[in-house]
Amino acid sequence: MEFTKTPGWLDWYTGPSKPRFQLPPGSVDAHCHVFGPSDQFPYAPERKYTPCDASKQQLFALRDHLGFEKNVIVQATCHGSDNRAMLDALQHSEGRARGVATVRRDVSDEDLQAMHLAGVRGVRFNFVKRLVDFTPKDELMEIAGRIAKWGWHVVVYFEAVDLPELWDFFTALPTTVVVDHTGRPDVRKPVDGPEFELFVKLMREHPNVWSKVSCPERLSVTGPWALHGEQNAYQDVLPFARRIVQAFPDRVLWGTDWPHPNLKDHMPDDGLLVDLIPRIAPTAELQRKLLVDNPNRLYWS
Ligand code: 0GY
Repeated sequence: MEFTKTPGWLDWYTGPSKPRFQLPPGSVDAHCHVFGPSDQFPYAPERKYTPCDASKQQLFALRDHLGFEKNVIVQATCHGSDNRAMLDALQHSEGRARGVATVRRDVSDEDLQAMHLAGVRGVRFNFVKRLVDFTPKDELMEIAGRIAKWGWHVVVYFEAVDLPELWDFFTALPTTVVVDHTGRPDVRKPVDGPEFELFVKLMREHPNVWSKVSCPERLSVTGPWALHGEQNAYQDVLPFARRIVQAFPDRVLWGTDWPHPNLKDHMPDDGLLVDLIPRIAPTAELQRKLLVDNPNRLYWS
């Protein structure tokens, strides 16, 4: 089947630089996706965007180029609850990838078992309205109860402004809860202002809540190096990520978000994203926890 990518869709950057920051051995890119290829794994009819293909081979080449050892491949909304592309990538990773799936209430126990054997360790609940249609919370809670039995966790994706409404649901989840992209703060607001304080409070009061400190390129208003010089790249986002890494060093993860869906004005160089890591995790110990200890504990133990 032929798919035409969404108008204005930016292709991922094919010539990422070699990072100057040397990743510690055993580092995990804990948030990335595969898209298609669509002739093998068609995009879901209910999708809100059509990306360009981004295959497992291309993901694994990026992993090796940047110096990661492993990946966590997160099901993207353009594939709906058809997890075949993600599972195929896991099965070809030689044990070097784990997955986070999207499932519906009708998923069978046999399917969950097969996904577990392939390397799935979590499900993703997406609350970003431009990406998904609403799923009732009782359905999500039922799924959370079932996947808890497999020792899986729940990944949640939402906008900071929606956290008050989602608070009761998140805090009732029976599993580890991993928040995507630092809870998507509005970085024009202060890092110690009420909106981000609510997210910090969620992590402080609920030791089962983790955060990915990923996606400066998605959250930034001031933008990338091309506009401001490398030293100032995404400078508005870094204080938010740094605060979470320093306050909760044992519950943070980092990922590239390759191939960077839905970016409107620029496509980041993944090598330069890696070079920002020491600015959010300034010590070798913080870097080891963020990149090695935490993701390996959550996905490979
Ligand atoms: C991300 C962010 C986005 C997209 C998805 O599943 C998805 O389609 O997660 C986004 O558009 O903000 O984590 O890749």
